[in-house]
This record gives sequence, structure tokens and C-alpha cells, in this order.
Amino acid sequence: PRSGSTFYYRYHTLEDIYDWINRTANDYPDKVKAILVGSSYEKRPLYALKLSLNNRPNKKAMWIDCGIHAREWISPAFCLFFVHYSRMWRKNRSPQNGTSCIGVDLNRNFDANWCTTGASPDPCNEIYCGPFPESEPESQAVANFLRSHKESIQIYLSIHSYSQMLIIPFSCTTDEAENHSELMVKTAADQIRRYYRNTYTYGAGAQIIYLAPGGSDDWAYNLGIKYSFTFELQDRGRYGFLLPPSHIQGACNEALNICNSLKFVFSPF
Ligand code: ING
Ligand code: ZN
Repeated sequence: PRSGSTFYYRYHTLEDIYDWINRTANDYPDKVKAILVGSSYEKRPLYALKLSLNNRPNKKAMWIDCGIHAREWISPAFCLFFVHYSRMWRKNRSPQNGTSCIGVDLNRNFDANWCTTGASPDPCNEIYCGPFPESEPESQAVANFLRSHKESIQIYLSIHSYSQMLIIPFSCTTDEAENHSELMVKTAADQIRRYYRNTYTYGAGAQIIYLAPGGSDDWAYNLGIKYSFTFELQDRGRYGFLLPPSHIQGACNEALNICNSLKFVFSPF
């Protein structure tokens, strides 16, 4: 329940916060250390959480304390949120001119109705489209490879999480793809439901999620790879982005099953 998407938008009891500290330090032993720094007047333990990338030694640090005044509940809520946020990064890591905000959403950086409704021109936004299409080395590398191999690539898959969806073009416009009905991957979803009793929603991105221009699947589709999909893997929101290791096997087998049924349905090889 800790990882439920709303955990960080609620207040928690001290007991729950201790529990959260414990689990966080256990779940990310290379990044988070809980250090007992003392105890309160009423003998309750005081913890510092030390955050670092793979325990690299002797780095300069920043101290943040939260909750020094008891009635200021939003303060400890921020500390929990902050620790969590370092695990919830989405964009790449490129610095942007004129701001301290970092990163471009690579799945808004492709040249498919680039930076229209559903993407943001603001570098501080999670869905920042970048200064121009393919401005980032990561999207450039993928686009260059696909451009030079488009003759041999029959199917394009882009794997994301979460929400259990099979997405077909377009996400960058509400127009229907010319082979929309062929792409409607009902067969794949039906198969998943039969084998795993798990539900995958399917359809055009702009219909089943939201308008999202600049995505790699739409770009690949427009390049001529007519079987282009985005998978949103497990789960449906219980753990969200923090899918526990015990779910990896099941999630991968489902994804493999979808890949296999797509191959069967769409390709002659
Ligand atoms: N979802 C995708 C995103 O980039 C998407 C949805 C698919 C957008 C295809 C554009 C094209 O928002 C996640 N989970 O990132
Ligand atoms: Zn994603």
C-alpha cells in the first residue's frame, strides 16, 4: 500500500513513517541508508535518510530536515515525497538553457506533430518536448537507426509501464491510422485474458489515454513501419511504477505472450 499512487499525497502517523523509512532503506540498499541520529525528549528515535547514487563515497551533501515544528504536517509529507521523487524521474538528463530544470521527455521529442497539444514547451514540465524535434542524443540515436533499417523492420514496439494497455497509432492526433482496424489487437488482448485472467485495454493512443504528440511509435509509423505499438505493462495502479520484483516474471511472460500473438497476427515470418 505504501507504493499506492496516493501514498505521498496523504499525511501519515509516526508509526507509518517509521515503517516507510524501514522499507525504503531495505528496498534501495545502494541508494538509501537510515541513520539513527538520536532520540526525542519522549525517547522516540530520530532518523536521517542518507541518499546517494550507488553509495558513492565522499560526495558533498545537502541537509534537509522536516517536521521540526509538530503542527506543520506538510513538512514531513514533503520529505517523504522528496525521497520518493528521486525514484520517479521520467525524462532524460540534459540541462536546458536558461533554467535549472533538467531533462526532455524523450517520448515527446520525436517528429510527429511535435510539441502540439499533449506536450509542453516548458523545460520544467514532465512532458517537455525539447527545443526542437530529435534535439536529444537518445531520440536521435533511435531515429537514425530506424531510418537506416526501415526496409527490414516490420514491427515497432515501445515498452512502457504502467496501466496494461496495447496502444496503436495515433497518439499525436485524433485521426485514425489508415490500417486502424488491422492494428486493433483484440486477438492479443483476448489471449492475455484467457491465459492470465489479466485485462489489457487496447486502441489508438489519443482515444484510450490522451493526446501525446512526439511519441516514438507514431514517428515510426509515419516512417513507414505500419505495425507500430506501445505496450503499457503491469500493473493497473496498485504498485504503479514501483512494481515489486515478485511481479517481474508474470509481467514479462504476459508481454512475451503479446509479442508472440502480434508476430502471429501481423507478420509473414
Ligand atoms: N506512456 C506514454 C507516454 O509517453 C504514449 C503514452 C504512448 C504517448 C505512445 C505517446 C505515444 O505518455 C507512458 N507510460 O510513458
Ligand atoms: Zn513511459
